[in-house]
Amino acid sequence: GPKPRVAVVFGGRSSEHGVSVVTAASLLRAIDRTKYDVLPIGITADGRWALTADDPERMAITDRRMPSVEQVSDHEGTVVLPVDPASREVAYTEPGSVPKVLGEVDVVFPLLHGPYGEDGTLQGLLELSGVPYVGAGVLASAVGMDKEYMKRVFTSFGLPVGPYVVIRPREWEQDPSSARRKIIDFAGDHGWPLFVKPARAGSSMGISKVDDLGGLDEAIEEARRHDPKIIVESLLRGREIECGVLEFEDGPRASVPAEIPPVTAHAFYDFEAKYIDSAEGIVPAPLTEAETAEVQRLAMAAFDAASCEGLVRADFFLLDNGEFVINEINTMPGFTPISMYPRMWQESGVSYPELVDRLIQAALRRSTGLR
Ligand code: G1L
Repeated sequence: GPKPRVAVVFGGRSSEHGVSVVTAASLLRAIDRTKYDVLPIGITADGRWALTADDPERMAITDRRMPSVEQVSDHEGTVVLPVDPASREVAYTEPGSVPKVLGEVDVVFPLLHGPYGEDGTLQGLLELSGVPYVGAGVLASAVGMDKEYMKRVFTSFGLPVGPYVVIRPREWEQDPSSARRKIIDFAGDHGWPLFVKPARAGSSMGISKVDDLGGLDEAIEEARRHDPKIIVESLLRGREIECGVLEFEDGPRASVPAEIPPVTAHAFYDFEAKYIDSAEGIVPAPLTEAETAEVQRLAMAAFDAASCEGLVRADFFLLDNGEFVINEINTMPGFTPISMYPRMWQESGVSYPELVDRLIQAALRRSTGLR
C-alpha cells in the first residue's frame, strides 16, 4: 500500500528551539524513507507553522550558533497556518478543521519542548484533529510537565519520591511571609541546601540552589519568573541513575540504566554536549544485578503510573542507604543519537533508526480517542 506520511514537527516558541531543530535533523536522517514519506514542519520562534526543506545539513550548529526554523523555511517555506498568538486565527478555523497539512498526514512526530509542545497542548490539538502522534498523550504530557502533580501521581502509585513543598501563586501573592515560613520549616525538617524550581518548565531554567535564608527570596523570584507556582526540594545525596522505557508490540520494556556522574568543578562541557543533553552519562550504569532490576521495575511502574505511551526516560537517585527515589520522568527526553535515552537503547540492542521506527509503529498501532 501507500507509505504512511510522517510529519516531523519541530522548533517552536521555546528556549529549546535550536535543540529541537538539531534533533529534527537527526530524526530526518534516521527515518526509513523506503517505508515512510516524511514531511518536515517547522514552527518559528514566534509561532508560525511552515513546511520546511527536508535538508538536515541546514539544521546543524554552525559557528557555535543554534539553528532555527527560519533557516530551513526561507526558500521552500510555505506558511501553512498563521499562529500569531495575538490573532485568534487558530481558534477560528472551521469546526474540526486543522492546519491543512495535518489532515494529510498519518502520524505526527512532535519534537517540541516546554509550554506549547511538551505540556499536552499540542497533543490536545492532535487529538482534536484525529491525527495519531508519537509519544505521551495529553494527560501524561501534562503530568510530566508539572513537578507537583508528577510527585502526587508517583506517591499515589507507591513510588518513592523525595521531600518537597509547593508554593502556589495565590499563597505567595497574598501572604509571602507565611510562604517563606513554610519553606524555612521545610528546611528545618530536611536541611539546607534547597532547590527552588518553577513547578512547570521544559528545561532547567529558573532553578536555584539555596544554601541559607539569605538566598531564598531571590531564588523564589527567579523561579516565579518562569512559573508562578514553585516547588522546593531538598538535596538528595546519592548517585544519579536514568532508565529508558520503550513500547514494543507486546508492551513497554526497560532499557539498561545509565549513570550521570556528579558535575565536578573541572567538568568541561562543549557547546554541543551542553545543549544536546549530556554525552557524559555512563552506559550501562555500574550497578549490581539487583539494583538494575529494581530501577527497571521502578521505571516501568512510573511509565504506567503517568499513563505514558511510546516512551519515557525516568530519572532516579540511588541513595546512600541503597534505596531508589524517583526524581522525575521526561516524556520528551533529549533525542539525538548521543543523548542519554537513545544511548541507553543502543546499549540495549535497539539502534537509533530502529528506535525511531518502533516509536512511529507504536503511534500507528493506536488510533486517537480513548485507549
Ligand atoms: F515523540 C517522542 F518520541 F515522544 C519524542 C518527542 C520529543 C521524543 C523526544 C522528544 N524530545 C524533544 O522534542 C526535545 C527534547 C529534543 C525537544 Cl527540544
